[in-house]
Amino acid sequence: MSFPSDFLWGGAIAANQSEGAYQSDNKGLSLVDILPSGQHRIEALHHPRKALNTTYDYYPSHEAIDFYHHYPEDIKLLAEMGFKVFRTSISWARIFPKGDETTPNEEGLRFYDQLFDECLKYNMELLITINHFDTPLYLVEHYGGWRNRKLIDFYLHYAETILERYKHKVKYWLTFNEINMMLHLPFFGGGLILEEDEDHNQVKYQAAHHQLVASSLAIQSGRTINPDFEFGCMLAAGEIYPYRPHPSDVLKAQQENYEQYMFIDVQAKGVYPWFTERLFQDKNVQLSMEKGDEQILQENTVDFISFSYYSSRLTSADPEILQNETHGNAFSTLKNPHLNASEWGWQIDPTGLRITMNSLYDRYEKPLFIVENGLGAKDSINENGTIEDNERISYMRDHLVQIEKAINDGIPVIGYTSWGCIDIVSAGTGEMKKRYGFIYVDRDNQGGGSGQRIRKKSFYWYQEVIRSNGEFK
Ligand code: BGP
Repeated sequence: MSFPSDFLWGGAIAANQSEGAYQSDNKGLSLVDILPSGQHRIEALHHPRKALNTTYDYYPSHEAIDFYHHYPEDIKLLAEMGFKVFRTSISWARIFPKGDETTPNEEGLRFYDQLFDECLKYNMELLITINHFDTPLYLVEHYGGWRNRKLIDFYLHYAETILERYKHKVKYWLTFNEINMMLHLPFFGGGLILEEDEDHNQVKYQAAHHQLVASSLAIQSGRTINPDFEFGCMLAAGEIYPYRPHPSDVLKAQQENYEQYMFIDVQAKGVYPWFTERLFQDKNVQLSMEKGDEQILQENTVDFISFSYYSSRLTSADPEILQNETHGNAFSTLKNPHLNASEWGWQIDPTGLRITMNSLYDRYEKPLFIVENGLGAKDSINENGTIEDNERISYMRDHLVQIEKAINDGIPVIGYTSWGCIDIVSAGTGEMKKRYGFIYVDRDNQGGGSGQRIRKKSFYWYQEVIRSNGEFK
């Protein structure tokens, strides 16, 4: 046995990291549009109030790779690799520029019609994220983001609009990108600006509850719009290991794993898991639910479990050991002495992908869809004009080997969409220099570069992988 014959090979991007054209055709601003790039980025994500009141250089994110105008050429290249599926997101602020309007922006809707038609021309399935870190800025400034229950109605109206519009074009839908990001980067995840004098856990979990209800309502509507739709949840995954075999570390790792699954438990099983009451007590959270919420969650669970996987993590119950945690990105972790790391310190652990898949399948028994995975690296063009991204190839090869093993173990896997299949702006740094693509885009952080697309070595490698349905790796 190997990869199933209908395995969906492909790649993924997100609207806000690729499209550019950040104000074209009536698009409103989204929260990402006010974030700087480079060293101030993570700081701004943690202190969004400051970002709102500061003017930065917005290169390269406002222009990104100008996918908005280059998509025919880009999709053609993805088709040349043999893509069976393409994942991107719809920009909420292109459809509803402020977020709370009743009438959608026809020009925004038309753009996605054209983009999707282009993909369908090459027989690519579409996997669409309804909301990928880009809540309209107006909803952040005037409603407080997802802390406000009204966001459920705005999101639902947006979701119903696109589900209806693209019902004959899109089959696979993800309601929220990395829904657990609400706990780690709440501005990204939920447009939350947390005040110093408020209880952060209370606001974050309440906002997450609103997203969970919104997700279920969108699924409920979607199933009446087209019963063939397939809906997935989306988790920023990565098994958390104990630093030592000490039982206290093992227990801590287990509890942290459970906590990261909490939202997926709700989306896949329809109920808050057994440990939630105690967790909320410990964190002093009082979730406010409306009548009917529990039933909505219960009745509208997802069809498949999708997730991003870049790395495993490491934790300890010993505060002294924990002092050595790194906090560079969304997740903190201890350094695993058995693993190498990328230039950005993301630890590389292909076996961890298989472990994560085992955990997810064991917990939910629903098909898995790996919708993000890849190596962010600085690529350079050689004198002869080629890009030899050998590290990317071995990163992906090693991860595909583990996916194949998981499939052979008996886990149903729908597909694999590698992250940033064409170079895009990095979410964490807002820069172009952290690249994931099979296709190089000649753009730098200062807005320079021709925008030219160049096939990297990995392009030809992935083309062979797809052509042989994963035999060649
Ligand atoms: C995930 C996001 C993506 C993405 C990726 C890589 O968390 O869903 O939007 O960009 O991580 O992160 P980065 O771009 O920071 O390397």
